[in-house]
Amino acid sequence: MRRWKRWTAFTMVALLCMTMASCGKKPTGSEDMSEEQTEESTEGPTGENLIENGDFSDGLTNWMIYTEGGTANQVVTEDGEMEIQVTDVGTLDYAIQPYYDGFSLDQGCEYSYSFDVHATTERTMQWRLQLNGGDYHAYVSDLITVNEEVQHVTCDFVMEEPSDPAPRLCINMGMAEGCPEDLGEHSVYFDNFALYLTDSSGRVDSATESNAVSINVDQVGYLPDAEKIAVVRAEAGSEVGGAFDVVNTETDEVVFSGELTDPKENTASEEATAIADFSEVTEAGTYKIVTEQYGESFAFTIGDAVYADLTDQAIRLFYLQRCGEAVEDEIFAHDVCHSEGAIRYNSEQSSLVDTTGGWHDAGDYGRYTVAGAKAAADLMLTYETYGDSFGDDTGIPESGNGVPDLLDEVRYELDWMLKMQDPDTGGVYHKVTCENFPGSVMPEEETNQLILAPISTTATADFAAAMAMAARVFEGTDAEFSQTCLTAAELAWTYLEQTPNDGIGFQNPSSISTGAYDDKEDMDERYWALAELYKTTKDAAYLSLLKEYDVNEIEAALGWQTVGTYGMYAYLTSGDTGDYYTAVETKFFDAADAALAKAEEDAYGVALGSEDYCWGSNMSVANNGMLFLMADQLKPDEAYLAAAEKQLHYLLGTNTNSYCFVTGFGTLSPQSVHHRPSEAKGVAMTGMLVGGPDAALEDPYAQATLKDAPPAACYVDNVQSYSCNEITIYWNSPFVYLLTGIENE
Ligand code: 9MR
Ligand code: ZN
Repeated sequence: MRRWKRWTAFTMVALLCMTMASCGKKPTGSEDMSEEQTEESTEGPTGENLIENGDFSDGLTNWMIYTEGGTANQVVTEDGEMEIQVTDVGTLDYAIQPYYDGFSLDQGCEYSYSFDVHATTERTMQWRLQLNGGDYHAYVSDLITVNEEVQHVTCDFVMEEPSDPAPRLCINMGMAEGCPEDLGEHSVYFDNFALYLTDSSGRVDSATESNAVSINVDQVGYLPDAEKIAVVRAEAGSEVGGAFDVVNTETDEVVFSGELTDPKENTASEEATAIADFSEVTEAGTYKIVTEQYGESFAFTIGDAVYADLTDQAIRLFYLQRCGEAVEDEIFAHDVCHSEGAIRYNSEQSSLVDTTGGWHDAGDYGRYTVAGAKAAADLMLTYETYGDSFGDDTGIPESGNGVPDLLDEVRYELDWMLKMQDPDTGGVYHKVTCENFPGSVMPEEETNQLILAPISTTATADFAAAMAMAARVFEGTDAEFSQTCLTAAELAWTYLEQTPNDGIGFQNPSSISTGAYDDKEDMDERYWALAELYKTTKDAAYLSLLKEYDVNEIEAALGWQTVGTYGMYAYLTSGDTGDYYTAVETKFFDAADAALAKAEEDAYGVALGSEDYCWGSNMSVANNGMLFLMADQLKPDEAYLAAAEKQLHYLLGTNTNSYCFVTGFGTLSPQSVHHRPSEAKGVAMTGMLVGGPDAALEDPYAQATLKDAPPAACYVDNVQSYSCNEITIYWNSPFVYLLTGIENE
């Protein structure tokens, strides 16, 4: 902070704008400003400044900068001002955007916003208090002209839109309207950001009421012979008990009555719980659980086909995520996208690379090899294990071609992955994306240059594993393609043999801000590649390389970052026997049994401890379901099957959030999903598993709304919460495996 200047700006210009929109409508330039103010009249409002460290007395704490095509440095000067040293304004108005998150704006309240600014050059820029997600529209903003004189910008406004617990304060310092084309290097200085709540008498109580209920069930339903458990909860420390009824919602008839059992304090959700076991109800129908003390559950169905539509939609998601071809759908149809050639990052080779095809990764349109390999592998494993249940008539372009549609869908990804391999070295590019994430647009509207990020050993090893798997899976339907996949896998392995782990792994080049899928450890990926290569080829050379690894050093998981369990499963199903088999088997079942113990410990039956609610925790749940089914494949055991089912029930509503985490299914399901096509169309695409609770609160919205929530309850259905409410292909893929497994077992 430049204390001596606090309320004595050389020129004080006040913008008095009493509605949100009007600040933004003010013409540029001080000559148009409504009123000159004197020092006396700018007594700051009292109360708490909602902008912490708005005077930079604590350096750049809370202050960040976003760049997209522009170049700038953000520093605090000796005078205590934030200096933005601009070297290139770029082409977009937000090409350079210093910002601050961590305040809220409440509907109906009046605020006074102000800051001081001066610059070494006269230029325009736009300050904004905006929605931090979706279309990023401004609640209040203005285009201002700055120059060497210190200007005190103020704006009084009323928040007229619904309350926003996590807006963003930012300044668009890129090529703003009115900026001269030849704006050279310059600096802009900011100080004394202040936001005061000046009148709360008009506050509109828009606190979102919770839709959660106290009796949670699988909102999609149960197979007739399945174990059926509802979880009843109350405040921590209370005793949960009493009677419950199962009521047929069509006839209102009580079909079953029971007593709540197993009262306990549930750690991860920090609540008291008990169990309503209604497994005895097997007759097809729609029901709800009713109690006197805890209200009612959402409705659910019992029947043979309860998961059929869900499975179809969860698989169709992959079709709707297709990149590079026109997709047909009543709502989410899109044109050919991302079909221009990609440049290679930092490469002397200037020719463009064809990278068309594959699935968009997630809510963004990037295509990432490690993520794609996991998703493709899950679907191929689903096919290898439960292949008979897949038809050729699901309405994708390849339907009717004599090949099960699930394989056609995987092939769409594999064809793209093959393009990601450098034919000369066998190394595989880590990803192909633009420099930054786009706005809430349909995919064909993201038209910036595609860039192939550097080759990585994790991408190359995951690629080798998935291609070796594909060589096996496609052998029966397309021998030539199978051979192509095997050749690609072996070439990738050659690259890996010549490229030891560098201990750093892939890191985003500084100009690229899309997903990193960073991973320093590639031993588990190499292990998986070798296991699949051996399982497919039965080549003793791969087996002996595999056996050089002490399996106890391989981390077990079915994630995108840790893939050891895929390798163990491939090896355990390869036909080899002996001591090494025993060691791998022990390691595999240790992991499965550790997960089983967690599932048995948790009231909701989910195999997560308090420490496991991380970004994409729903993937961990689906992965654990898959792990239990794999364990049952290797050593049939009812306990694994029951635990697998519980993972599914958790995802479909038996959880502390009362959410069925799949869009379009159940009574309470995510609506405001961080998924660009859904945002662009204003409706959530159906059949997507969202990320779920993330106790690390990894986005500003989650930080603003979930700071006191127990780990399992760190979930919010809001488009701004990308760490809770995004979707990905590799979250849907283990979910497809789990669903298919439950339907088939
Ligand atoms: O799923 C990924 C999660 O495990 C990481 O913690 C997170 C941050 O690195 O990234 C997630 O992956 C995102 C990817 O980087 C870009 N596309 C969207 C993915 C889901 O949020
Ligand atoms: Zn695309």
